[in-house]
Amino acid sequence: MTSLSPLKVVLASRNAGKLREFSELLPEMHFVLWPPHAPDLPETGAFFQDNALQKAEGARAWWLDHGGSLVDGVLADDSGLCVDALWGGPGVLSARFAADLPTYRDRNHHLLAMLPEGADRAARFVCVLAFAPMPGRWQGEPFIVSGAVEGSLAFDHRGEHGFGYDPIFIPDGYDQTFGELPSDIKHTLSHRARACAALRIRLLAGRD
Ligand code: ITT
Repeated sequence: MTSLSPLKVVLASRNAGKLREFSELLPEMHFVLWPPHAPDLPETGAFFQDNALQKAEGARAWWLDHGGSLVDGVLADDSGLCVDALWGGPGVLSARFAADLPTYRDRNHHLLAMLPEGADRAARFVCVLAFAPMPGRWQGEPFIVSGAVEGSLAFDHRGEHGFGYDPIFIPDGYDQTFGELPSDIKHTLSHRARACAALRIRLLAGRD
């Protein structure tokens, strides 16, 4: 089996930036969006892995009771930016960091201002994906795959591509931020692209 088509998967996320990236990174998958009337999915774990599994399993349980259509599984993403000088933060709390500020531009400036002058600017984006198969449609237990990209923090918010922390993250080997680089470059090296590549391999192996 060389294709994931026509795998039908519920994408357990309300993050519009992630949704756009998944449809570009896994174009052969048919994604069913998490319905507006469905509950928010708790993410109370201490690690990306815990939260990705919690979201995938929570969404699968809800879908089994309330979902309208037959799907092969549920996919959830827990991800974030880990900054060495902030002891790995905001990390698993990336979505909640400075959430009282109105825009990501404000939140990015706030994060950059937390770094002392001369601080180590090393950082990485991490993405953990959890896939929960639907009973009767796909065999096996829920599993996780992950990806990361190393880089450093810019000195200012730069560029309008991408979402979230992209305008302050410079991947190693580049001078531009993910906010300045076009999405096709981000998709060759990002944390989510790497996790999606691992997911594809794992799903193809399970299809034989
Ligand atoms: P869902 O749980 O509904 O998927 P969320 O935004 O709450 O959406 P997370 O808990 O995984 O998702 O938080 C991840 C945060 O990390 C996200 O809100 C962004 O701020 C940031 N992030 C993750 N991947 C990113 C990327 O590729 N580019 C920029 N920021 C990213």
